[in-house]
Amino acid sequence: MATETFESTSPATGEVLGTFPKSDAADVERAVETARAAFETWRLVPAPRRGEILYRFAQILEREKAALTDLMTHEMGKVKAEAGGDVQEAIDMTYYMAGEGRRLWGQTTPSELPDKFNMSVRVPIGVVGAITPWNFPIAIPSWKLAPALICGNTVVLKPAEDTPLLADRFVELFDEAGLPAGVVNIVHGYGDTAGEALVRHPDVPVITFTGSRETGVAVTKAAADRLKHVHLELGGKNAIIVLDDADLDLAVEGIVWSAFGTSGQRCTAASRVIAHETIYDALQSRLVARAESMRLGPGWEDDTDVGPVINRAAIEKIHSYTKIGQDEGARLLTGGEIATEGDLDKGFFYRPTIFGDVEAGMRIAQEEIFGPTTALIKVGDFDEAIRVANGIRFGLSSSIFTRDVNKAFRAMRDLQTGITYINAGTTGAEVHLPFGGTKDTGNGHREAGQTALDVFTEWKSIYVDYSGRLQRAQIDTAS
Ligand code: UN1
Repeated sequence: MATETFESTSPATGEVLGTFPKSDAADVERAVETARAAFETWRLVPAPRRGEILYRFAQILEREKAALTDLMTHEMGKVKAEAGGDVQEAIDMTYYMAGEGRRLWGQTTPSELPDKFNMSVRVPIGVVGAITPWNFPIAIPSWKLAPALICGNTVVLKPAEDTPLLADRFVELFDEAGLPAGVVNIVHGYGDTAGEALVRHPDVPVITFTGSRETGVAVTKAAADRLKHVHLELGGKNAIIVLDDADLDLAVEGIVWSAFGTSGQRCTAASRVIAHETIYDALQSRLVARAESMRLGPGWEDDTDVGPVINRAAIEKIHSYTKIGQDEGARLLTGGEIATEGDLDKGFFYRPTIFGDVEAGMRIAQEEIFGPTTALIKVGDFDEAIRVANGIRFGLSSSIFTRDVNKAFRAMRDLQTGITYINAGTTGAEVHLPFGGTKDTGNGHREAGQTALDVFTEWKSIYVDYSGRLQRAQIDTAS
């Protein structure tokens, strides 16, 4: 049993919210053993019955929405409306996956031989190791657990060390929904202990991880010896393109929401704005005015626009990029500092930050900052905009503001991202569509939507011969 502990503190005030075990390899061992034993019965529960438990869980989440939302504003820091959206995303995902209990479709297809029946079915894989981030502390665990469970797997969840209390509350609610004991298990603590033990455990054949690119590479390497299934959802450096015919008011709304919502701490945040030269100045001045009017404060206060960032390391990293941008020759238009007025000095508040005159190759235009910082890049035409948008190692989300339907369709075809928005910002994914990205954003998988089922099942092809004689495929076919 872990003897060491760590504290969860509010990023807005430093208040201690709880103490949690730093789970070690022995704790992970116990959790995996429990999940492995539970798998033998859970996989045999009919999927529609599993779905009924998920329906009840979704109803309980609805009942608990206000409490979880309030807790999230304290433990993670995002503002109330967004915290409510986070919980709602989990409710939506759970209902959606509950419905899968009566689908989980496979295929039937004719046999090449007479009196023979062919079909393929999805089968659960076993114990899923789910490693989740702090930025969507309820939504992302639900994206992983709801599909894993409906498919018949059991789970060991290792939530981020910044949001353990929310993860505990989330997991506790499964009991009330009637989920059998041992189907969902939780371990706490850090990546190099609990996380690594989970990723390396021989009885955990599936790892689903959302987090940084660097950790994603480490997870892949650690899982390689056992040829595990690894699902990764990693970084982004998402761009909004604003063309000369765009509705500028709408574009400003979309950019502000995507760049500064969740204090820029979304994988889908708009950290680049690629603007046509004819509207660049107008867009820049409106964005700066909007950024300067935003009120920083604790997420639970009604008039807060921008909450804190998650912790000290995050604010230091974000601030270091302000220095990097200035050293590279970009123009700091607004922000670029830690806010300390009033009670803000008790937490980690960073002013909405906009750089102008950014060159596409600068580090502030290439590297994920994960904070309320965005970079304005001027371009001469549509083709250059697409080139700049794609000139990046990541490929999660992208957006274009234009009224030209031809350009919109070309952008839909040519933007190299897993998600593209037309006349909306880069955030706002809905649970029933695939979520994930190209290039270094992942390894080709998608979560959410029907595609999530592929992460948590194996396909089995079944041939039923009712001819009563030996029929040899590829050999007896021609006769
Ligand atoms: C994330 O930042 O990892 O589309 C998830 C969005 C949210 C999910 C973001 N629905 O921004």
